[in-house]
Parts: sequence; C-alpha cells; structure tokens
Amino acid sequence: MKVFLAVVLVVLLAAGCNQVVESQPAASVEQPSGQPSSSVREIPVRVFRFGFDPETITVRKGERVRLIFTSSDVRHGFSVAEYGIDVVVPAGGSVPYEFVADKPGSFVAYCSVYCGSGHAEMKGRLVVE
Ligand SMILES: [Cu+2]
Repeated sequence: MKVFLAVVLVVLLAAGCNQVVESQPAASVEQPSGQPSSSVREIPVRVFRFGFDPETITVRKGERVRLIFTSSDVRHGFSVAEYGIDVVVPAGGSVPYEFVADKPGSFVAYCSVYCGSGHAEMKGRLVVE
C-alpha cells in the first residue's frame, strides 16, 4: 500500500511539474501586420529620462517603418494616439514596432509609462510628409 501511494505521489508531482513548464508564456515580440519586406525603413529611437532621440521622427507617407526603441535607463512608453501606437520599452531593453505611415500630418508622441519627475514633459513628434 505504501509503495502504491508513493507511486501515485510521484506521478502527481511529475504531472504538476509538467503543467508548470507548459504554462510558461511564449516569448512574443509586438509586431503587428508584419510581413518582413526589403522596403521597410528602420529607424532606431533612443528613449531616456526624459526624451526621445531623435525627438522628431520624419517619414514619407506610404512608407513601411520599423521603429526600434531602446531604453537607456528605465521602462518607458512611446505613444502616438492618431496612429494607435502604444509601445512599452523595457528598462535597458529594445523593442521593434512596425507600421505603415498612411496618414500625413504632424503628431505628438509621448511617454505612456510613468518614468519619473520629468515624465509629463517627455514629448516627441512623428511627422509623416
Ligand atoms: Cu515616462
């Protein structure tokens, strides 16, 4: 009987461990509607307390653009409401965001993740010409 219970216990523990392993979320990169294409324009954007470099991102209307955000300090955001862009950039990490610049205009970009005392003034611009 003791052996039987021990076997049941081992089986249950093994099943539990498998579930823990299987429930790990798969790594994912935020990249909407992304078919890799040779005509993608890559633009690196450094994000820091409290600004964006370059401060103004200028692209042409109709261009497929891949912004590659890199935070040089804490966690930040990059949002442009008119384009539905809302990217979270991890502390010290990088994240790509791809979109088609289909609306012409000059749009305010701002940090959407509180990052300290200058957060509210952390503004940039997306210009589509
Ligand atoms: Cu911020």
